[in-house]
Amino acid sequence: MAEATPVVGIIMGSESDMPAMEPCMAQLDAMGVPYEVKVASAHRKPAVVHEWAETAADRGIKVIVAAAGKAAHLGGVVAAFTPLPVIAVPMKTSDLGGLDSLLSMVQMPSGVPVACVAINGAKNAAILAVQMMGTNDPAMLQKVADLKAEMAS
Ligand code: RP5
Repeated sequence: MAEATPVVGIIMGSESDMPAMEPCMAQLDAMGVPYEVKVASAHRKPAVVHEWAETAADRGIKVIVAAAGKAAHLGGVVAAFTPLPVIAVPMKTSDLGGLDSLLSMVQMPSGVPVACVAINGAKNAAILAVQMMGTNDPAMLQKVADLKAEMAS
């Protein structure tokens, strides 16, 4: 059977972000939402990030989740190259506890919004991505309704 086309594009700045981002993948798995994962830094691999972001919509991606730490410009750079909504996940850091990542991600200039969840808020990024898709996809909205019902039981 063919794999479902990914609708969430997850990008992170480093392999070192992977453990903190596992809850995002786990939540999407639990909700039955297909996703793709890319590791590329806005600073170390700018051309790769550019190409990935610019082609995301054509690949069928609906929402992007971008995780990075320290001077965390990845979400903003991705948002510069795609019309898709971008959810940033600030990574907890050893020096400044992730406040550095958080402030880098939320202080976007006017005209280029990036949504931002809590420091290491990978699970919420997944849920928010499904909620965004749910605004014009009843099946996606039902997944969130099911999750809420499960939490309340
Ligand atoms: C950022 O710098 C990454 O997103 C990561 O959170 C942080 C440290 O990266 P490594 O030095 O561990 O590759 O680009």
